[in-house]
Amino acid sequence: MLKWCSYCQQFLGEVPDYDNFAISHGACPECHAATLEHGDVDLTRPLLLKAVQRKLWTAGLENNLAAAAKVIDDAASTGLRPVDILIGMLAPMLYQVGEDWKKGVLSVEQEHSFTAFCEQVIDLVSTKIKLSTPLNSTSDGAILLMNAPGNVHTLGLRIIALWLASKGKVATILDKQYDAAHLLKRIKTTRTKLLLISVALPAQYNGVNEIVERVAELANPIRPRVVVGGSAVKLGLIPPIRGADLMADISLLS
Ligand code: B12
Ligand SMILES: [Zn+2]
Repeated sequence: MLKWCSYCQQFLGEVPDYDNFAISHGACPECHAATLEHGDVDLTRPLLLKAVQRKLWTAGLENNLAAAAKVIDDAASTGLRPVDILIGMLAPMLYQVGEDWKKGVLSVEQEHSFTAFCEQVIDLVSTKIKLSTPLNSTSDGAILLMNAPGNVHTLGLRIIALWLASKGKVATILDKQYDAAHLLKRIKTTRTKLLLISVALPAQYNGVNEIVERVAELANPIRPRVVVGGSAVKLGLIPPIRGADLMADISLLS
C-alpha cells in the first residue's frame, strides 16, 4: 500500500502488501508531533490525494499530457511535491496497467500508450525538479543506477534518479549495458558509494548475481554498497543475493 501523510501530503513510502496500490494515510514525524499538540485533523487532504490519483489515471488512459500537466500544477499549488506524484501515484499506476494488460482489460496498444504517456510525465516533472533542486545540494558520493542485464524497463530508474535528486543526491543512470570490467572501472573512477540495480523479471537474477559477485571482489574502501530492487524484488520473486541488500521500496534507503 502507498502511505502518504494526510496533513502535509508527502509520500512516506510503501508498506506491505506491495502489490496493493491503494492509498493509506498516516502522519509524517513532523505532522504527527503537530497533531498531538493541536489535535486538529484535516479530512479534506486524503480526499484531495485520491482525486489527484483519479484524474491522473484518466489523463493516462486518454493520453492527455496537457490534462496531466494541469493536475500536477494544481496539486503542486496545494503543496504536493511533483516527485511524490511520480513515485507515489504514477509508479503504482504502471503496476495497475501491467495487471490490467495481463488480465486482458487493456490491450497491448493501450499499455504502450500509457507507458509513453508516463515517459512524458516524467520528462515534465524532471524539468520541474531540476528547477527546484537547491543549488547547494550535496552528494554522499557517486550513486550509480543500472538495470539488471537484459532488463529493458527504464521508467523505474528514471523515477528513482528524480527521487534521489529531490533529496539533493546526484545519481547517474548507466543507460547502456556495461560488462563487469567496465562497471568495475567506472566504480573506481567515480568513487561510487552506492550501486543500485533494478531487476524486473526472475530470469534476470543470475545476471545480477554475477555483477554482485564481481563487485564483492573489490577491496573494502572502493567497494560500494549494492542495493537491488525493482518489481521482481517488490513482488518477492527472487531469493536473497549474497553481497547485496534487496529493497522493495526506494524510500527505505534514506
Ligand atoms: C511498461 C512495461 C514494459 C515496457 C517497458 C518500457 C520502458 N521503457 O520501461 C516494455 C513493453 C518494453 C516491457 C517489456 C517486457 N515486459 Co514489462 N512491464 C511494463 C509495466 C506495465 C510497467 C513497468 C514500469 O515502468 N513500472 C513502474 C516502475 C516505476 O516500477 P519499477 O520498475 O518496479 O520501479 C519501482 C520500484 O520497483 C523501485 N525500484 C526499481 N528499481 C529499483 C532498484 C532499487 C535498488 C530499489 C531500492 C528500488 C527500485 O522503485 C521504482 C519506483 O517506485 C510492468 C508492470 C509492473 N508491475 O511494473 C510490466 C512487467 C514488469 N513486464 C513484464 C513482462 C513479462 C515483460 C516482458 C518479458 C514481455 C511482455 N510480455 O511485455 C518484456 C521483457 C522485458 C525485459 N527483457 O526486461 C511483467 C513481469 C512479470 C514477472 N514478474 O516476471 C510485468 C510485471 C507485467 C505483468 N503484470 O505481467 N514491459
Ligand atoms: Zn506531514
